[in-house]
Amino acid sequence: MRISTEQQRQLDEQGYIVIPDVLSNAEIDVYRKRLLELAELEKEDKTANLHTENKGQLVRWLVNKGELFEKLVAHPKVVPYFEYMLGSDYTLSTLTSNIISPEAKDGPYHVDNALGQMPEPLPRFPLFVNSLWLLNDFTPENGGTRFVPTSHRRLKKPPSDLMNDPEEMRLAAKKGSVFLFNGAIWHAAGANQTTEPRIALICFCCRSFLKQMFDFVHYLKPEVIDRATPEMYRIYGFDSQPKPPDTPGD
Ligand SMILES: O=C(O)CCC(=O)C(=O)O
Repeated sequence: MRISTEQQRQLDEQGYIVIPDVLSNAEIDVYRKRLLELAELEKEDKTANLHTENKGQLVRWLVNKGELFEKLVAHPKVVPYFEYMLGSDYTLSTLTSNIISPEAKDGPYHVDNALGQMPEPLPRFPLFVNSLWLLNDFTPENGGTRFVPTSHRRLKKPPSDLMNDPEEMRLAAKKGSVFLFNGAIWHAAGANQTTEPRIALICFCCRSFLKQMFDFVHYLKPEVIDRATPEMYRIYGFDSQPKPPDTPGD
């Protein structure tokens, strides 16, 4: 399947799109429950990855934390958007989740991964594409992602002292939808002024010639590799490793 010309234009010009109805209510309930359990367990065993003054928590390496997460890796409703942006050989860089608890403040604007270390002007074409899979309705009040539409076209990184860009938007979108965006869009998690946690699964992808943030090739559990379809195997990065015959001669 290919995305429509209108969807292509939205991504090219605005740098983001909301894909509706990707996850069902039943799937959302299962993911929310498991992620909240994992988040608590990781706090208890002191491996929790906390941020934003401990009001935000990443649960990382999800593909190794339950078969239920594997169906996100090559989801047919989302793959065509990654393919359009990153080429049909794209790879997964991370599969995580971000829980933004009540009282969390605005996170700092950033561009994703290596873009933050690259000199300006940043490349004109997408290198990284991020996607947030909403496990509750996102609103400007509950931590809905703040982002600056079209900022990928500035070819710049956000200034570190910029608090609120005049063109900023805060995501308002239904649970079950996926907010997919060019990693060069200036973005951050928003403040959560409600009493409920805001939860997103995060599937972050990159071009096949870039280093993934998670070394799936070496650290995926054997049973996860066994269950991978050829498409998933490629997305994990197994098909984009340095290959023979370019081996060093001894
Ligand atoms: O959770 C969010 O709203 C933003 C996540 C984010 O900034 C990222 O994945 O780079």
